[in-house]
Amino acid sequence: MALSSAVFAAIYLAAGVYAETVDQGTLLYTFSSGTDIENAVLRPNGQILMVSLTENVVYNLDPFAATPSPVVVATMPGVDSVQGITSIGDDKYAVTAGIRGDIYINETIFTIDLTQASNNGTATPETILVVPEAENFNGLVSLPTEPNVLLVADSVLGLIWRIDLEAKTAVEAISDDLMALTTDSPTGVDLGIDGLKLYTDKATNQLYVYFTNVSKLLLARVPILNNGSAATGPSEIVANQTGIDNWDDMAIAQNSSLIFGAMNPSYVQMLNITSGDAIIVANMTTTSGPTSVVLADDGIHGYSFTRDGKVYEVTLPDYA
Ligand SMILES: *[C@@H]1O[C@H](CO)[C@@H](O)[C@H](O)[C@H]1NC(C)=O
Ligand SMILES: *[C@@H]1O[C@H](CO)[C@@H](O)[C@H](O)[C@H]1NC(C)=O
Ligand SMILES: *[C@@H]1O[C@H](CO)[C@@H](O)[C@H](O)[C@H]1NC(C)=O
Ligand SMILES: *[C@@H]1O[C@H](CO)[C@@H](O)[C@H](O)[C@H]1NC(C)=O
Ligand SMILES: *[C@@H]1O[C@H](CO)[C@@H](O)[C@H](O)[C@H]1NC(C)=O
Ligand SMILES: *[C@@H]1O[C@H](CO)[C@@H](O)[C@H](O)[C@H]1NC(C)=O
Ligand SMILES: *[C@@H]1O[C@H](CO)[C@@H](O)[C@H](O)[C@H]1NC(C)=O
Ligand SMILES: CC(=O)N[C@H]1CO[C@H](CO)[C@@H](O)[C@@H]1O
Repeated sequence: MALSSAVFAAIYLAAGVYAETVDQGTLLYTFSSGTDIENAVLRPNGQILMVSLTENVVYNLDPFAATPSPVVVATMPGVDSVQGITSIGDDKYAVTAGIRGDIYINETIFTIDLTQASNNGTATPETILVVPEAENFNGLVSLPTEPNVLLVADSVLGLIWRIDLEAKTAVEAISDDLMALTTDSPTGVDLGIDGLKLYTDKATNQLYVYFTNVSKLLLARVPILNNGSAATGPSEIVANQTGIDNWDDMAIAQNSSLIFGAMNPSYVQMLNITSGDAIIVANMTTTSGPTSVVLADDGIHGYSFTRDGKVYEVTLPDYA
């Protein structure tokens, strides 16, 4: 092929044509057991922590090992499903988990501190609080200026919880029609707000929550206070999907203002926040559904996780 990638991108944008050259990802690991990997986070040492909707554990995976193989590093008591994990400090994490169902019960926030792991590498989770009113914890972030404050999407209630790990409180902080689920979605999935990540517009210093809505097939954003306690304006749609393809969760590269979305049925879509352009940058043809993307922080690689238990390394456009 003599065409440059820029020409391919232009063809794709003009005609919706799939560029055969997009990365197909390198399969690092496949779970054999129907494990549904929902969310993941990068550790300071470059390894990955992953959580599964089908188990009550946190797995560690070393992507640089000759044969990467997951190891359980924490087991959450009283739950059967782990929905989210995010960094809250140096190798410390908040984890959301509950008892799985169309409506989850006993939605719980735990913390784990891997600097305090025992000799066998496992850490004992600390239970912070149970939120009986929560119905489906999903996307999870901690605030840049207050890492002990979490924002958690609730896909059934269609809102964002603000959870203070020190005060041990949970408050319904932000809600909007774009977060609500619709029960007549072409996707057939009754989930509203799903993935959620933060982005600061450097020009205005405004903090935004970017979020996906599965049933409404959209990516949207809402400006919020730095302490996460309220929106400062209405939500707006950033991108609509067509057909039944839809975003699950995403990674945002703050430096380059690029979003890398885990997109059903099989690909990673890059959205340029500055231009609004969206292109497909990886297509993992052997999966039945990406759920999340984590950046390797080397400016070029990422990892994509799937609901059929696969972990891929993908090569992305320069996001440094
Ligand atoms: C991804 O690859 C599959 C299998 O080759 C193909 O059918 C599909 O159209 C591709 N998806 C996109 C969005 O290009
Ligand atoms: C939910 O948590 C409550 C309080 O800890 C407990 O009594 C109950 O058994 C839990 N429900 C399930 C289904 O485990
Ligand atoms: C790891 O060590 C902890 C603390 O000593 C212990 O409670 C746990 O059972 C051990 N786990 C395994 C898998 O050996
Ligand atoms: C968040 O900041 C706003 C504006 O400064 C303030 O009014 C509000 O009380 C703060 N919320 C919390 C929970 O501290
Ligand atoms: C998304 O679709 C809605 C209609 O449902 C439309 O009002 C809006 O302009 C679209 N936004 C973008 C960014 O395409
Ligand atoms: C994103 O869009 C901006 C503005 O059009 C452009 O300068 C930049 O190069 C784009 N980034 C990428 C990775 O395409
Ligand atoms: C973002 O930019 C900072 C400052 O230039 C740099 O230290 C950091 O490595 C960059 N992040 C990534 C993911 O490349
Ligand atoms: C804003 C909004 O809800 N836009 C569309 C999202 O998708 C649903 C289902 O296709 C449409 O009904 C909405 O108009």
